[in-house]
Amino acid sequence: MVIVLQPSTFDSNLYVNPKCKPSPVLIPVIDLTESDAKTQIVKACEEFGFFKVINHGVRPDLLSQLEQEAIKFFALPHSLKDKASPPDPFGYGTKRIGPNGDVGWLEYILLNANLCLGSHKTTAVFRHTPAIFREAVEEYMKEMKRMSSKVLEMVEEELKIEPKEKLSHLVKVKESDSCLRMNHYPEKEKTPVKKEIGFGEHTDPQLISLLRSNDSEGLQICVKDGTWVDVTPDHSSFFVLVGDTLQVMTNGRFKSVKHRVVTSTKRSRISMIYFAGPPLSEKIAPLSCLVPKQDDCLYNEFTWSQYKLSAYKTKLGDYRLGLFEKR
Ligand code: GA4
Repeated sequence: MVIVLQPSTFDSNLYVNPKCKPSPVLIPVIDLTESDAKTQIVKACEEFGFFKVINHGVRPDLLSQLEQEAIKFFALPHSLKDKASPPDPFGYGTKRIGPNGDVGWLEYILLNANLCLGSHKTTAVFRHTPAIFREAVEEYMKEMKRMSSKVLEMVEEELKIEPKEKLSHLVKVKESDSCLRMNHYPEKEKTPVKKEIGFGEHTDPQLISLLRSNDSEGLQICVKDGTWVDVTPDHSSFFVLVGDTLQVMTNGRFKSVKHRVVTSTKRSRISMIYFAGPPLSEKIAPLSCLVPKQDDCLYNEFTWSQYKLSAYKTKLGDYRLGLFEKR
């Protein structure tokens, strides 16, 4: 099943491209090697909960290799891919997203960042693919761990967060509950191509997400005034998204960004998103160094495991933080 969007729900006049003028929304592009990167990151997290990263240090050949291997996986016959299905939550999935009736125009693989902790479905993903696929996934996950810690370290420095590494250690430790999603939005056969929902609007529950895609468009983010804007794809860069957990820890100073994917191109879209999450037992609450007065805390404390459990009871587009807000 697919959901057809009415043209009025799309605002295709707003095209996000920092190099293309006039452009009403400028997505920050942050060079991680620049000295003021940390200041720019914090500004972007406050304004959009979203930014693009260049000079990230991930080998371009690792990116293309992983993409090629993912394409080969998705090209396998359904009879083989189905051995890793349905995702529980890890494994191979098609159209269904999560356990509560959401659907999208895609197929995907969801993997635990600690591959050895994945379910037997994870093993099934790699059963009919060359060893090089699993090796590329492992190396990519290490790189994503490094990049997510680096971005959070920069946030810590800029916001003078105490105790040191309060945020970054959450995604660095081996108990971190992070995962990797590889999405394949198949190309459209019919012309004219209709805009359909590839992946419905939602925010990510974790701390931050790192997204990379091929050069097919489709990603949109929702900006402060509620407008949806297209994000110009860039296969060599990463997009960073603030998740619900970072919104809570910054007491709402950073907002988790609502995003979605619409499929409108003839070309298939491949995207990879690393969701950097804290350990399951970690207590999540606004950081006291950012909220000196307890009365100003907007959220009640919860563990990441509690938040995940409650997220899996929601529909994709639900506002999940509502349950944990102080009234
Ligand atoms: C959204 C972000 C990640 O893709 C994800 C998704 C997860 C899933 O696909 O299993 C969820 C969704 C996501 C949030 C609400 C629940 C759980 C589908 C869904 C309806 C892997 C995640 O961590 O949360």
